[in-house]
Amino acid sequence: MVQVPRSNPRRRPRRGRYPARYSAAALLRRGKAPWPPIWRSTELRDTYDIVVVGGGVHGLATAYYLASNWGITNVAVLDKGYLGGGGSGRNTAIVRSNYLTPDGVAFYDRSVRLYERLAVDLNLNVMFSRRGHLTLAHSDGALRTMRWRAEVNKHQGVDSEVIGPAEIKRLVPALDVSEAPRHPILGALHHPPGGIIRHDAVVWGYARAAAALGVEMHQNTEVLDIDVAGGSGPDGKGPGGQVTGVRTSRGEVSAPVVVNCTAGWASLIAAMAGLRLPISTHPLQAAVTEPVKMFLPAVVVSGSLHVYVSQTDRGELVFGAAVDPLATYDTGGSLAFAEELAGHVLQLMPGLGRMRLLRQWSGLCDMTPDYSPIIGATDVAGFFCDVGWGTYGFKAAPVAGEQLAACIASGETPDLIEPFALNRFAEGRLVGEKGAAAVGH
Ligand code: PYC
Repeated sequence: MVQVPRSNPRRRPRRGRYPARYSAAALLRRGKAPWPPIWRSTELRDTYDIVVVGGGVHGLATAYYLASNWGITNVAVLDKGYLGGGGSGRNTAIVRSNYLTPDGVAFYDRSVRLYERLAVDLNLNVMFSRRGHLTLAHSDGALRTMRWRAEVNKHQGVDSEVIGPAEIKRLVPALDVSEAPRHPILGALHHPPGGIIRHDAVVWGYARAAAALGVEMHQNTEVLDIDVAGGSGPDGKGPGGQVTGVRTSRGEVSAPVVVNCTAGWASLIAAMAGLRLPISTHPLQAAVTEPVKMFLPAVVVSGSLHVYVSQTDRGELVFGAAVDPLATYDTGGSLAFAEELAGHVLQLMPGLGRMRLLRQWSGLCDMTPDYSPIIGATDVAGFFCDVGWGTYGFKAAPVAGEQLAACIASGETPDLIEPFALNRFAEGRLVGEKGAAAVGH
């Protein structure tokens, strides 16, 4: 077990009690005074108990649960850019737990439950909208997979069932459930607990709550290398070694625990500790339309047509698709993506022909061979991973942060993350979730 000093657990405020309250009364009380910053900027110190690499929602959630659940507050979250500037600010903010494997369902179910009460825990309106999630089936094969998922979900106590075209039409009148389209809708997996959430608010909420508990956030602080002593690799890093700290663009920091919570750069950060991860990195593009009156009351996904769509509270439609086929770090978008996406959406909802796309963007996805994450301790003592989140990382942040914090603090691997250990690839214990990925990749 890594010895992590517990730094002053008595300093922790009661859950849900954070200094700046965002209420109408607070607004009136403050008058013209500026809002206080939601986290403090401090000097980077040269030693911490724990360094978290990556200031996205996973890194921030891990830091928050280390502080709130375990009283470990001598923690620095480092990000080479700004908090939430990577995948956390680029995803389509879908929350669901209708996975295929029992391990996946139990894990994501815990995340949905944490999301449901997150606004109260963080005292910030994260705008969770539980509106139901429909995964459409356009073939007998897809329908079989939906039935399989529904059964696994029910066994785990998760609300999912297969419904037919008439019920789909009742839930989402804009969908064309006739036999006219090239890929008619034969049925769907309906998952009422699914929904969307405001991703920026989740990032800010975790950052503010962690900072109130004493965690430091350091933006524009790039990790350039990781120091490991006594490893079995040619450079003294790798399995058998012990992490001793990180070298950053702002100086060296010593720490017995370093947590890799990056997305897009997970394999590069792991390589700094001497570990190889079975990850390839692909861009994922998304797009948003002009805002219109609410007409899409559920999240709609079509695996075969490679599209998912939801309508935000502002009225925009947010679309995503499969990851780009070639592994690259290039996040430039493409016209081909927008054209293909539009064609597929129009097969589902022909009435949207005159709607305008406003903008599109990309993020980076670290894909593992089994479409499940890599989370927990590694063979380098003190080096933990919370990576390999493919296109499903945002929805997992609360449970990943909670469970990884427990793993680091207690030295025990919690049951919920045990199936997702890195050594499953060497031991042939894959957790195949491709059938539950939002779209075919
Ligand atoms: O897995 O639900 C999902 C998802 C949504 C967008 C990308 N992946």
